[in-house]
Amino acid sequence: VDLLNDLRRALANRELELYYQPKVHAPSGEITGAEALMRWHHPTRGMISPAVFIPIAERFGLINPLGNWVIDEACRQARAWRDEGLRMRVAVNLSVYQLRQADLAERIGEALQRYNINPKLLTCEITESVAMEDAVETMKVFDRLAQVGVHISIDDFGTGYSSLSYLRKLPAEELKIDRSFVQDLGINEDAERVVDAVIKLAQALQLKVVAEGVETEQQYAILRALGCDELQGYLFAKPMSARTLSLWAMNDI
Ligand code: G
Ligand code: G
Ligand code: MN
Ligand code: NA
Repeated sequence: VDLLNDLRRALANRELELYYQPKVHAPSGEITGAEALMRWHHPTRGMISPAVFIPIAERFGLINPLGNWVIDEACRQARAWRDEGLRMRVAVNLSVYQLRQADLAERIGEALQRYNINPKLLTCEITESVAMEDAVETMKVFDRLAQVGVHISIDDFGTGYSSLSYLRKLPAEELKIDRSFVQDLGINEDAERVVDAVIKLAQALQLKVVAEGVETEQQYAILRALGCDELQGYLFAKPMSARTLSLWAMNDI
């Protein structure tokens, strides 16, 4: 495909950018951090969604170079924000192929050192389905990441098949409730009971719980009442460029 050849050149041509979507503290609405989300500015086709190009990158062996760039760029940006006086955590998404990269934890540690970032300020988001796959190997990778000191977030929670005994042993700090559950809040009573149960589970496991895809005031009110710690979604902000986020966050304070 054309897109594949274009993607091969995208990094060198500086066509990739990280957008950032704020995470906010549920009780106060204050920004606590941001999730980095890749954007591809294609020279002729315009903006291409990662939902389109990440599967291509994964299939054709390009995800590791892209993922390594994301790690470096997110750390560089975290440094820049700290230098501006913005205290924020930064989260990156890791693909299953990155977890299989033998030197992943080392690379992340090097990027943190390069920009002199406290490892606790970087969160690695790993989807529940990936985290539960190949439990023995995955646990080793999580342990290595934990040794580096980064935080681990179980992303899209509720869409995979978690073993609770395994989840309990994973060295994770955060659980993100999948947006499909959030969407049904206020519409479907089951959704509220499920989200309530997930929040209680997270609390029992001493995990911070984040809801993603919050779009309405009603969803916000329900999530706050249920004790969700942090929220992310279009109600607060869409993913935006790093510069726009600085302005947004400064205004917020
Ligand atoms: O923001 P958005 O609609 O564009 O993201 C679409 C999907 O692409 C989401 O599932 C998101 O997790 C994924 N994604 C975005 N950026 C990255 C990235 O840097 N690495 C990986 N592995 N996935 C990403
Ligand atoms: O899969 P992951 O959760 O990493 O990716 C986040 C995805 O969700 C991105 O595609 C991002 O653009 C999208 N997103 C973020 N907030 C909202 C929201 O409030 N509503 C919807 N529909 N999508 C959202
Ligand atoms: Mn994510
Ligand atoms: Na998610």
